[in-house]
Amino acid sequence: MPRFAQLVLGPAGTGKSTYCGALYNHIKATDPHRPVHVVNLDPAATDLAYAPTVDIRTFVTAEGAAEAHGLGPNGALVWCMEHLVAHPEWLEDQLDAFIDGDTLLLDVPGQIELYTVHDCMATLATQLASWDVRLCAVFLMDAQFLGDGAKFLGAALAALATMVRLAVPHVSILSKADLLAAGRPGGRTKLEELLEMDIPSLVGEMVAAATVGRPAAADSLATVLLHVDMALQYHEGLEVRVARDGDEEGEGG
Ligand SMILES: Nc1nc2c(ncn2[C@@H]2O[C@H](COP(=O)(O)OP(=O)(O)OP(=O)(O)O)[C@@H](O)[C@H]2O)c(=O)[nH]1
Ligand SMILES: [Mg+2]
Repeated sequence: MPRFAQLVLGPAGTGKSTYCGALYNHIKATDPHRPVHVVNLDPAATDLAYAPTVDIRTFVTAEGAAEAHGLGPNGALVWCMEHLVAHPEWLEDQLDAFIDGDTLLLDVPGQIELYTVHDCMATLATQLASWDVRLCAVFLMDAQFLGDGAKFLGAALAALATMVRLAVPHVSILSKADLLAAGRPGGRTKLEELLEMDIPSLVGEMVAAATVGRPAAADSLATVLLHVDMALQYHEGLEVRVARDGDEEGEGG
């Protein structure tokens, strides 16, 4: 049985780190026997909403890369991610601490060119698969983009480009949906209109109105987890483990 991982992607500030922290807390509260860990893969992260079990900043930091190589913030980030996949033994060693059936939430930087233009994120997906980590991409889009057709289309196309490039199961999430409820232009009516169209088939399975970062969001988090677990075939994997353990016990006894 593999380890299971969510690769949490999306443009800067869409709530990836908040999602990782909120989903970690949600799983701990609702399914305490399910092992879950957050892995920070953002070398420029400052204030994280969780305590990472594995942290890329112990291996490489964007600040260090900028100083050492005379790079700007964006170049330093790209350098760090390319360094990560060029030296896969570091991450492989870190992930060796996790056992079959563990759930990993991988929090990555928001520079979408890392997924859509550069090779590093696709290479990372391939490396994870070769280490028997079953991966689902979770792409966050800010629900406030719904108020502007051009912004929403841009985000949807970025999600599509990422889905095609990574070639792993993909779930798109509208984050910060609580802000739509505040009576802003492009609020819930717009959301309902858009979800009635065929957009979900364009951007992958879209989880509607997931308000991921707020305490009242337990229902949304449960919905998101259900969709991602289905994409990962998480429960089928666990059933196989129970059957195999039973078989082995039977053989040994
Ligand atoms: N209202 C609201 N705010 C949120 C939600 N999720 C995140 N935020 C806020 O959005 C801001 C950015 O959240 P982060 O989790 O840091 O976003 P990120 O995608 O990790 O950002 P980068 O790592 O910089 O790309 C923070 O101020 C969060 O508190 C949400 O569901 N609702
Ligand atoms: Mg972040």
